[in-house]
Amino acid sequence: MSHLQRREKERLMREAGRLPNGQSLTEKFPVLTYGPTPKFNPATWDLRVFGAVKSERRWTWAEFLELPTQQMTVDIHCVTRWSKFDTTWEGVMFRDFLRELELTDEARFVIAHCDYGYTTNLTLEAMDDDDVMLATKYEDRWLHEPELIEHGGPLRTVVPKRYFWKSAKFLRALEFSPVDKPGFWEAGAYHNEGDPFKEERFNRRGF
Ligand SMILES: Nc1nc2c(c(=O)[nH]1)N[C@H]1C(S)=C(S)[C@@H](COP(=O)(O)O)O[C@H]1N2
Ligand SMILES: [Mo]
Repeated sequence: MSHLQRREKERLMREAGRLPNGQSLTEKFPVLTYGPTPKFNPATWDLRVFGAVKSERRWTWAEFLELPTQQMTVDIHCVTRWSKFDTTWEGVMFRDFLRELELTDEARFVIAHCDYGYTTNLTLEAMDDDDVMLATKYEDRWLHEPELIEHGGPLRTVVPKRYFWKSAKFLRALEFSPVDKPGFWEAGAYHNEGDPFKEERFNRRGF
């Protein structure tokens, strides 16, 4: 795509309400990870759910693959100012996953815990949306394949209505919490909500 073609597509996407202010279009798929990429071992990998649930749960990789999956095509927006349109993901819709659980009345926030300690927080309301996914595949290929693993294999959240730092790669646990727990970036300079269409990039400490 030439420079002019990109400018034209950006203009059209902005008019269509799909390109937030301060973003430009990328056709690449940049990798942004703080720290190393964990090794995936299907024999020892698990996903845990803990906190404000009636009983804590654990899925092995084989058990997780039994859950019903869907595909979705969404736009993603990184706070470092790139947006990528029409990315296709496959996995378990978070809403379907919630049906596997019994939350207590206190559950208000969802904290995603990843390998090597990365965390990110959202309200249960933001997570309980029809486009939030626990994704195992990108463009029909497993995220744990060597070419894709840096993008979060074997499992990541995809939260299209938030900046992409809220989409937790190498996901290993979901904590349901009565109180908010600012994550890795949110505890620093990044905004707690991170809505790209409101340009919620930084918090007060970040100015
Ligand atoms: N576990 C983990 N998840 C993470 C990150 C990280 O460093 N570790 N970086 C976040 C940031 S800042 C972005 S922009 C996206 C990048 O996803 P990508 O590498 O697939 O583009 O992942 C998010 N999820
Ligand atoms: Mo990011």
